[in-house]
Amino acid sequence: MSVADRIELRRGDITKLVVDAIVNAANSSLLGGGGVDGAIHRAAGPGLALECRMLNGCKTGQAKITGGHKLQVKHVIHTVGPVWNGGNHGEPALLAACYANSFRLAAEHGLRTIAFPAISCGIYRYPIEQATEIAMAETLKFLSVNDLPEKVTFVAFSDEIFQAYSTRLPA
Ligand code: AR6
Repeated sequence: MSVADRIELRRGDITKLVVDAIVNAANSSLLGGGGVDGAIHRAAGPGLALECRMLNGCKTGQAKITGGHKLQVKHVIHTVGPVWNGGNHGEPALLAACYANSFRLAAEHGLRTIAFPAISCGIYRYPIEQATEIAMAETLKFLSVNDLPEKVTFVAFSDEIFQAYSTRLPA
């Protein structure tokens, strides 16, 4: 299968997906928050926060894995995107690291399907065009040299994000 056939774009709520793992746009405490983080914790139930509490947080750009609890996924991969602060504070490299480290964890755990929200594009205010460019570039880079994950889903929660990804999907 070509790399292009391994990438899909969907509109909707990531907590409803049935995949091996969904990625959470968390904060460094890993103790929950608003946005997609809040939605994932609500849908997963309190067991997820209990498990996260054992992880001692997560640095920006890094990723940690838990079970899926009440979600219809085997795992949640928690990554911490950078807060947008003008773009000259290492934001692009940190956002790229979120994707690379999430993919690495997924492959190490033998996961075949993974879904990402638009990390940092909400409360952390990363410009959508730049963030989706990085997300797609890191995805193409990883998939071109790794068999796992077999399939990557970008989940767009808004039309603006959907549009930004759709112009970047490989032909
Ligand atoms: N499914 C898919 N995408 C969603 C969902 C959902 N259910 N809900 C929101 N989004 P954000 P960040 C989109 O703010 O910018 C939390 O408090 C949303 O529209 O969730 O990385 C954490 O604890 C946006 O496009 O994450 C951190 O403190 C994208 O997900 C902080 O927010 C990311 O928006 C992280 O901020």
